[in-house]
Amino acid sequence: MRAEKRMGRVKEYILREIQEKKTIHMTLLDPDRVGPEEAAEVASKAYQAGTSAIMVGGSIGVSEGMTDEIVLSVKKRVPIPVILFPGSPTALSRYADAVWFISVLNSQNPYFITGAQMQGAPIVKRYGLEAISLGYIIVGWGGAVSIVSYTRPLPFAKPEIAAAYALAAEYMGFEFVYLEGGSGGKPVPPSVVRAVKRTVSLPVIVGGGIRKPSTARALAKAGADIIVTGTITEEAGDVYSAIKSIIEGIQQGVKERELSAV
Ligand code: 1GP
Repeated sequence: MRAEKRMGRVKEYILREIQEKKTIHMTLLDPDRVGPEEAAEVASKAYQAGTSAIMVGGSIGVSEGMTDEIVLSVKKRVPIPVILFPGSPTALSRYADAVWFISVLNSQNPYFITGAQMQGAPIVKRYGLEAISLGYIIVGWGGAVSIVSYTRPLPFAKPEIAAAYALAAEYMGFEFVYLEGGSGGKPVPPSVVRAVKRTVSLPVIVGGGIRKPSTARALAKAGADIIVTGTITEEAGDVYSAIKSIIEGIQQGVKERELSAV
């Protein structure tokens, strides 16, 4: 089991999903905001609506015990991978399938670029978690994560800086790159996604403030490989319909992207 995890099973699954669907959706659950039962309920509805994986993490107030409870509860209900999205090395769960091994590239504090990673790496190894390296770039509003990680978010109006960071991530050997607008804020604009996609060949993840199908559609059209939503599941009365309409937006964006490529 442990050896299997280290072989990159989750990464292979993600890449296969992207190859098949072009742009995929992941659902983020924040243990500070949902309890284990609600998390399982949300994950199950998101899975039925077509989400490809469940991410678990948050910037503030998340312990390992809380993460364990969410992961175990979600894993009982859905067959898709549960990937940690840790805000700190103390939010790693041995029960997850993989961990986004994040470096906040535009942080001003080395702790968030290599320090927390140094503290967390031995835990990841001990737990036998599959580590998937992720160059994390905070843009626009930035939200709680930019405050916690001492990051000066990149302005939306300077997409070439985000693209340069993403290229640096590719040259440094990261496997994925993440454009983060900040949870609950203003989404990353398609212009930034387009600039990054034109520059790198890494799969690009986009998250933060995506609530409308039209936003998801524009981001998929701009080339996002993975679209992450979190807050929408906390706000929506009907989680299934909310995620379903985001995924329909994504599918529409993919169609438009393919048509414009012809
Ligand atoms: C994950 O921050 C996102 O990158 C989640 O953002 O909560 O706004 O969907 P939302």
